[in-house]
Amino acid sequence: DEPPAVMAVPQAGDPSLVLLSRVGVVDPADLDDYRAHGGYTALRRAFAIGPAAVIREVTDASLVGRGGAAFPTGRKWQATASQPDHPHYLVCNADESEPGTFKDRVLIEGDPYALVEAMTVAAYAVGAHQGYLYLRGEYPRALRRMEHAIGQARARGLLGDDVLGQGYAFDIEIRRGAGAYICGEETALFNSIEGYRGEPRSKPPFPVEKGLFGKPTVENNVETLVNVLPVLTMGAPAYAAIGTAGSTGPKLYCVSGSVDRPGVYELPFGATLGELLERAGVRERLRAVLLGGAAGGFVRPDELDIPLTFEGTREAGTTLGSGVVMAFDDTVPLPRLLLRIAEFFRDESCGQCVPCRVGTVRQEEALHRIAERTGAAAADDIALLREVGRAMRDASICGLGQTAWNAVESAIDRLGAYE
Ligand code: L3W
Ligand code: SF4
Repeated sequence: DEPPAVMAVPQAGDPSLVLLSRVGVVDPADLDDYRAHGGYTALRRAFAIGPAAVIREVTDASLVGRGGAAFPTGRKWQATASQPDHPHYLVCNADESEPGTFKDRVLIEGDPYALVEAMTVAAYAVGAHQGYLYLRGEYPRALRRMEHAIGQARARGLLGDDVLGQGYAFDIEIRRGAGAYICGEETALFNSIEGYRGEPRSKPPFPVEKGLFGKPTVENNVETLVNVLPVLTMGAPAYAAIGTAGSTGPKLYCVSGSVDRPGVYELPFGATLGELLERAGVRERLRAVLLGGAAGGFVRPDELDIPLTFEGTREAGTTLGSGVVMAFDDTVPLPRLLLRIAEFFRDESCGQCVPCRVGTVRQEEALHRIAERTGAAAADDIALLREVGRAMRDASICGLGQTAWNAVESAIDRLGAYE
């Protein structure tokens, strides 16, 4: 009953890799192998320089969150570390559920000790002694590997009351999701851990102030945390020299769809969409690329020179999101595809706020009508989609409702989907 392993790392073993350097190379069940490949160098350096200097390194590296919103990690850590209220918590968001996303799974399955080490570094920096790993429920292999890695780390004194003999206590508890996309929203995730319905909370207050159990909490995506290891081992200046001034470091991309070599790719920020697709073997007759996942937007085949950076995609009127790149050739019926995306949002809306609960249904209905007419759109359906889309974007509580119209809007405006 287990889905096949997503160990599709076409670049595995390439010496230029940073985040994926150990994936497909080390034995994910062997702590000694992890150490033989550079493991625990970052945590040792963290203990040597102290929590404030770790936060300074992360800030100087200009590391930003890889879950989609690109918030500066150092600022988040500093804000949590300075809260007088205790305890502080660390939460790793591994509820990877954005359609087309599988990078965190590859990191966890292929290099689980890296996440254990990175969570320990983050906890030490912000003064947390308890960490939670919120893992997507449909990732049974990732669960087994993390359970094993955490158990081994505990047995070897790398988690527990006295991490690395440094007098610092830290441990990790795994919580599994139960299939709801919305539980990847950071505050819905807190509610889920606390035993409540997975519904987002209003922000502010931000989690750095009132997060899990109402306490100061740092929540980071898996890829964000794993980036902290090279920040510490290379040092901030060397890390910041990778990529561009506005988007530093390496980035993982999940490439799928009409390509010959789908999988997780690592490239420094600044490569173009076309370069990435070329590596993945883009097929002829490309019709569209969905960038940033279901919450992102479509771009045309004549826009492949868009630089894959936060600033470059923003300037191009689209988004990098968490790094989803789905290619579609002209055999894919766009109206069906858009309807599928709309179904997804309708299904995953938590129903807490009206614009999203009702808007996602109205959006799906309109797209269904259009698909039934074999893709021809009546002007009033397009007008309705725009009105509903604007209401969802402006008045929804969380990112799900705010972005539920992005892909459809870009398909209409950029691709001319129904013309
Ligand atoms: C302290 C402030 N903290 C913001 C924190 C905030 C959060 C982070 C980003 O994600 C993205 C969207 C989609 N003081 C703060 C502050 N923060 N201001 O910064 O916050 P925010 O609200 O901009 O975004 P978000 O709600 O955390 C929305 C993407 O998520 N998305 C889906 C992603 C799916 C995956 C996946 O499956 N792996 O990532 C859907 O909307 O791209 O950009 O921590 O607390 N003043
Ligand atoms: Fe729930 Fe949608 Fe409102 Fe988010 S926007 S809180 S998913 S109803």
